[in-house]
Amino acid sequence: MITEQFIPKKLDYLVDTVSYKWQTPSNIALVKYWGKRTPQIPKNVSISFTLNNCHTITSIEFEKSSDNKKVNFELFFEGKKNEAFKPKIAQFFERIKVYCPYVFEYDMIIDSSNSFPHSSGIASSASGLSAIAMCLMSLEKALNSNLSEDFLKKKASFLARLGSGSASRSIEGPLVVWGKHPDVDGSSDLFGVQFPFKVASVFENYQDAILLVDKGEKQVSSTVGHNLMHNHPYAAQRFIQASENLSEISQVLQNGDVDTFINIVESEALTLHAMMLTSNPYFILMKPNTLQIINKIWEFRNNTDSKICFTLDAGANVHVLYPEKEKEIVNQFIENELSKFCQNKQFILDFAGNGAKIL
Ligand code: 2P0
Repeated sequence: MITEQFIPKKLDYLVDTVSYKWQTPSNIALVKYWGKRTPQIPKNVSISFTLNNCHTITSIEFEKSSDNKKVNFELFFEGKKNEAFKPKIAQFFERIKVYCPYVFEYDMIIDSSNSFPHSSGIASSASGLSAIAMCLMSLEKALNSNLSEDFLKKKASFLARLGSGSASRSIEGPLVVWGKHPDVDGSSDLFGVQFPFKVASVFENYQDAILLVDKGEKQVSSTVGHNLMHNHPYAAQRFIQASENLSEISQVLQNGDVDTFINIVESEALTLHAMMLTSNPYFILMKPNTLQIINKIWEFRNNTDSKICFTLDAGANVHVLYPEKEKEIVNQFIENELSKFCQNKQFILDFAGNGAKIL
């Protein structure tokens, strides 16, 4: 499937050497993407909070190449030459070459680092691939000055999606919808769009504390997990549920009904993991401490008037979500009651942010 609108018609290769640096964030889904078909088309709509503090900073130095038959790049990660991540990025360039023919015209030196600890179990593919996509769009703008900011963001999200589905939601913020849905005008399976409605004040600067329960390598990658949704006995119903949850959470984000927000978000997290438990082969990414934390959060919510809730990514870490006005009391609860369930008592305090920034 080729998407014509993103194939450049005219490029002027007037630039010889140029370098761009972008900072792009990770994101945490409220309604989860789980299941896809080729080429990186989601089986259901998803919506996420863009994070503020968990980000990748990537610079790409482009130099006009003498050999334009293949894509040449070198990769540095956290200051050191990195071979381990190269295949994923090489595959990304392979997928986007029709849309970015200039990757053949320039040699690239990619230098990338994350704000969050290496192998913390925080997905770095979303921030990592969106940062590369933004650097490519800066180059494309230099080769064709007629491109609008709107188009550049859309194409960056489109490219990032081809690298990693959730990366399509890491260009803008604080809320991004990816996947076509009748309630969100302009939404698309091809790229993420900013949530187009005014959000109730309780959801502004929404807090996300990421509790690092298990920092080890996952036993089952997300790509394998997505594929297990083919022939999954509950898949069809799950995709319908995600679409209904998107409609409902869209209303909730506008009317400020935090109790319903909590219900949808926690149900989505547990449903995601239920899909893993009921795949064949089946697998479990939660750890005993994940469940300890969830029970403590429920207990705290029952005993106080807090609107704290949790969500999970494809791993054992717990994202604790809460309104900004509860920051002091919840941060104290995390420090006193939850950090003991984290590896080395580690957690990261973050909140919903605005997306990619040029540096
Ligand atoms: C999400 N996850 O919506 C869901 C929920 C994890 C749990 O998207 O194969 O790294 O690169 O498209 O985007 C993780 O999967 O997978 C993910 P690929 P991706 O955030």
